[in-house]
Amino acid sequence: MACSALRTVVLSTRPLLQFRAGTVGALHFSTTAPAEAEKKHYKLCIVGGGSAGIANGSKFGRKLGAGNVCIVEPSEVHYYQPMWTLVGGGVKNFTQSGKATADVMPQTVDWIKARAEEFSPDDNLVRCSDGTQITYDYLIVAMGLQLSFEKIKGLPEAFQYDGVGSNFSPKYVEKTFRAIQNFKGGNAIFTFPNTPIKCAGAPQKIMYLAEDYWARNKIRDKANISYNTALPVVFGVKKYAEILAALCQKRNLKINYRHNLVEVIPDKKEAVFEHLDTGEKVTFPYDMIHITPPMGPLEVLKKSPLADAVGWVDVDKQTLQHVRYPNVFSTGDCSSLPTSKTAAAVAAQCGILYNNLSAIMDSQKPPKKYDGYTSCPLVTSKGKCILAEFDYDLQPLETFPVDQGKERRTMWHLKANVMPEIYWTGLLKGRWAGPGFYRKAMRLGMGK
Ligand code: FAD
Ligand code: UQ1
Repeated sequence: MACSALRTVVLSTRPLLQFRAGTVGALHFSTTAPAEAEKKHYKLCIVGGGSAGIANGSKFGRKLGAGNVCIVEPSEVHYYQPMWTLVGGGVKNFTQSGKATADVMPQTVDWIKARAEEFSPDDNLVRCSDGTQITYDYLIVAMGLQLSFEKIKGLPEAFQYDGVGSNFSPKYVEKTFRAIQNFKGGNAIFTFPNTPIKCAGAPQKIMYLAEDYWARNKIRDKANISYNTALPVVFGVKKYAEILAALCQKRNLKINYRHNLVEVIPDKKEAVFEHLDTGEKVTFPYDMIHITPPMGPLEVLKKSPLADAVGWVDVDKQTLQHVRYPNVFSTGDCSSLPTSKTAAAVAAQCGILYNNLSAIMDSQKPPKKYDGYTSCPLVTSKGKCILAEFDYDLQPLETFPVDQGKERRTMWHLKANVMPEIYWTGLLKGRWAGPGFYRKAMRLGMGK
């Protein structure tokens, strides 16, 4: 499954062992540090080659030229994670969601194929798992976040059983659709944890796709479907929350608020939740369960001087510049930016970061302010989608001159067919900074 699919992705693309500068060290040395560490210096070091790292690498690689920018990224495969909602829902294949990292790495950037293991920002130094020590003039931290399935008792072992899946992991996303296909009736449970997560709409999108699949396959009336969320609301933005709560009621999808998954007992097919207001434990039998794991900052960042009190990279919410280290910026899921963590947010941040870091490089003040723009295409069935877009104040910031709170087929096409193209050929190439420009143009300068 995941492994063979992954192999297909890797084999079908450009050879991985290209001897471009930056890969050589990784190929010659194993994960144990060599006696004499290899030292490299870059004008700009980017740590993390996910959505944010590659997008910023493309922009700054073009600006600064070959040999001046590196990306530290251990993974051979780059995933378009937003597609996993549609993979779990049986609409797309897993192989469509990944490309070899070598194929998305900007040509002007040196790829250091290793993990960053230690940050010493007072010395402008990053130590890597292959022993490389990178010094830099400027640093962008774009390392994503940590999934912590193991914080739920019984996981990850329960994934060995049928009926248990998670769209959040490349290892388990295909299990979600198998569980949906094999479900013949009974209790179907979808969870949302008691932590910030990436794409806060994803835990319910898969419920809507599953319900739609069962309705099409004439087993809907045999299914008791519940959304057990640690939150007190179904979505953080009032406008969309009201619409989604009404939709759940209409489709008989039961929402259990303040219910946090603490244990899965797969041989009994039971899920144990803690009620976060009363502390009471409640056990629900399940026939299928989709799990959204607790998430948080990576350990390597938590222990670094770059971290805030929780472990996110401590940046100014408007400029994206580190609050203590002016030559350090952060973007995406690992940053402390208090907005919903999405690729759409990464895109909007990309334009801000480029302008602000460029200004810092020229000894100017950062000119641009990020408004917290983020977006969540809330797929409500196969063929329908509500396109939520909002800012730091949780106020809608919609691009199109229609009410985006309505379920629309056009928004489904945007999510399923247009966004992947925008991602691979726009965002990752440093040519997509979100829809802000178009939104303002359509509003002819009126409003936000
Ligand atoms: P990532 O893309 O996760 O990249 C982080 C990178 O850092 C990875 O490549 C990782 O290998 C690397 N890394 C980790 N540790 C180290 C280390 N020690 N050293 C060096 N590198 C390291 N967003 C949307 O906008 N719309 C959607 O519809 C949407 N749907 C989603 C559905 C699902 C199921 C999921 C899982 C996500 C979804 N997202 C969506 C969220 C989106 O994918 C993320 O917010 C986005 O990928 C964040 O980009 P990033 O670069 O911060 O992190
Ligand atoms: C977006 O910019 C983006 O980043 C590439 C996404 O990630 C895949 C999105 O899901 C969305 C919705 C946007 C916003 C784009 C438009 C056209 C509203």
